Amino acid sequence: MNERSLFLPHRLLCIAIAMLLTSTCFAGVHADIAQPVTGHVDGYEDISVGEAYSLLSNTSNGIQIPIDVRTDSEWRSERIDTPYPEFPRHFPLSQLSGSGIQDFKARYGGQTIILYCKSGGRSSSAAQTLADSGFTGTLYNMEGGITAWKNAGYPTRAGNTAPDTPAQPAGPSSVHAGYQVSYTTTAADADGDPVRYGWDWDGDAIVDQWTDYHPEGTSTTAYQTWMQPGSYQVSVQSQDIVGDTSGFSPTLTVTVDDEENNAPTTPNIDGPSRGKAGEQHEYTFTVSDPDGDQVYIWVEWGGGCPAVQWRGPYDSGDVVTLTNTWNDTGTYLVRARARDIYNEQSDWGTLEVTMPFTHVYVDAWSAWSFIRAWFAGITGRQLLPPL
Ligand SMILES: [Ca+2]
Ligand SMILES: [Ca+2]
Ligand SMILES: [Ca+2]
Repeated sequence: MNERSLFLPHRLLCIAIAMLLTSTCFAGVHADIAQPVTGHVDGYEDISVGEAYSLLSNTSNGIQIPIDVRTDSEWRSERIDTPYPEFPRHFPLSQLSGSGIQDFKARYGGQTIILYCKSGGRSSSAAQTLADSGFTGTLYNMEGGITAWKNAGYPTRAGNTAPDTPAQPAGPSSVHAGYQVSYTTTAADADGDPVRYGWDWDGDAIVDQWTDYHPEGTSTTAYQTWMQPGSYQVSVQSQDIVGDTSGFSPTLTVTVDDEENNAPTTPNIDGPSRGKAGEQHEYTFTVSDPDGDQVYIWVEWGGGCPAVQWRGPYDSGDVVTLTNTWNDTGTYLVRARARDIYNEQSDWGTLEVTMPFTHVYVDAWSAWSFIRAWFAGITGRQLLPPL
C-alpha cells in the first residue's frame, strides 16, 4: 500500500466520527429545550405568545428575559407588560451586529431570552443572528410578536414617565481613602417601571457607575472606594427600563482623608442579669468608634433565640435599646459586636443573664389555686385547707 491509500480510509474514519459527534451534540441540544411547539434546528426555538406568557408570569419555571428588538420609537410607544424580575428590555435588531453582538452577549449570555418584535419577523432574525454568533444561553422567538400578544388579551404598557429625581444620597460624609464604603438611594417611577441608578462619585455630572435594575421605590446600595484624599461631590440619577432619566439628586459632600481605620470599641451591654422566663427584658448597648465612624450592631441573646442581625447605622456614642424574652429558665450569654462603615469589627461584649426557676413555681401555684377553686365550685367544699 502506498502512503495515499493508507491516508484515505483514515480520512473517511475521521469524517464518520465527526458525523457521529455532530449528531450526538445535536441530540444533546434538543434534550435541553423545554417543550418547544415547533422545532428549530438553528439554535433557537419558536414559542407561542401563550407559552411566553405562562413562562413570564411565574418565576417557578426559572427567569426568562423578554427582549424587544423593535425600534426605539416602537418600544417607547408600547411594550409587553410582565412582572419583575421578568420585565422586558430593549435591544433593537439594528444594533445586533459587530460590537453590538458582544454587548448583547456580555449582558445576557448564559440566560434564557424571549425575543419579540411586532409580528415575529425581526425577532426570528435576531434569534438566528445570536444563535449563529455562538450565544450561550437559551433563545426563544415569540411568534406573532406584540401583535399576537395583544390579540390574546395579554397586558402591555404604553407611553412613559421618567422616574423621580432621587433625594440626596444617604451614606457617610467622612471616609478614609482606600476603604470601600456604601451609599443608598431610591426613586419612584409613576409607571411602576424597574429603575437603575447612575452614580457620579466626583461631581462632574457624568455617571461613573450604574447599578442593576431594581423595583422602583426600593432602597438600592452602591459601593465606592476613593483612592485619593479630597472633597468629593456625590450625586445620583435614576433611569427607568424604558430609558428615560431623571435629573441628578442634590449632592452630598464627602471628605476623604488618608488616615488608617480603627475597629469600633467593644459594645457595653447594660440591663438585668436576672429575670423571669416568659417576660420581656430590656437591654442597652452602647456603641462607639474611635474614628467617630457610624456603626452597626449584631446581638445574640443565647439559648437558641434568633440573633438581631446587623442593624444601624448608629452614630458613635449612641445607646441602642433592645428587648428579649427567654421562654425557658436557665443561664444565657448575651453577646454583641459592632462593625464600622468599613466592615471592621469589634470584639464581643458579653453579659450573663439568669432566668431562675421562679416562674414555673408561680405557674404551679396558679394551677393549684385554679384546681382548688374549681373543686370548691362544684362540691362546695375545700379540697385542702388553705395554706
Ligand atoms: Ca417610567
Ligand atoms: Ca463622574
Ligand atoms: Ca473605624
